Amino acid sequence: MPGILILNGPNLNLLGTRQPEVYGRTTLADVEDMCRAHAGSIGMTVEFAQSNHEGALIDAIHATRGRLDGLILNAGAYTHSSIALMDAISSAEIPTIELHLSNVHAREEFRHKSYIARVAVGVICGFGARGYTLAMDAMKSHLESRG
Ligand code: CA2
Repeated sequence: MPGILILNGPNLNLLGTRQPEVYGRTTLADVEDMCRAHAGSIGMTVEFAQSNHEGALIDAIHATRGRLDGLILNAGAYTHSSIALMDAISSAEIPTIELHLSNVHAREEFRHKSYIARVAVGVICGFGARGYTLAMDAMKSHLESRG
């Protein structure tokens, strides 16, 4: 059974508690419950991690190498700034889907740039919390197509 990590970056621990008009009312714990249930129904195992610290996110990405089959990453604002996270994904050689709750392309110009997208299999954004289960389906299909 394929195993994946769902990794959330800075400020996403606040999900559901602030700016509901942008990020919705679903909490990160709700997201994890949804993803755990979904993993059971599509035959995957799922781990979760969240950090507000770039180095801790890098360590979590490194720790997937050779151990897990895929990474779903909402790197938050580090998406738009972190060459270090991009390099960590390359060095871990793990298929990665970049995820955002909001449609970053409909927002400020500085959110249109992504370092993660350069090393990702694909990007899902704009579907709110549902994006996490959509990303799991996309990862499953990607891993199956690779054989
Ligand atoms: O839309 C997304 O998922 C983002 O990754 C969220 C980041 C933002 O910097 C990216 O451009 C797009 C911000 C995360 C902030 O999370 C909060 C959640 C609830 C309340 C306050 C902040």
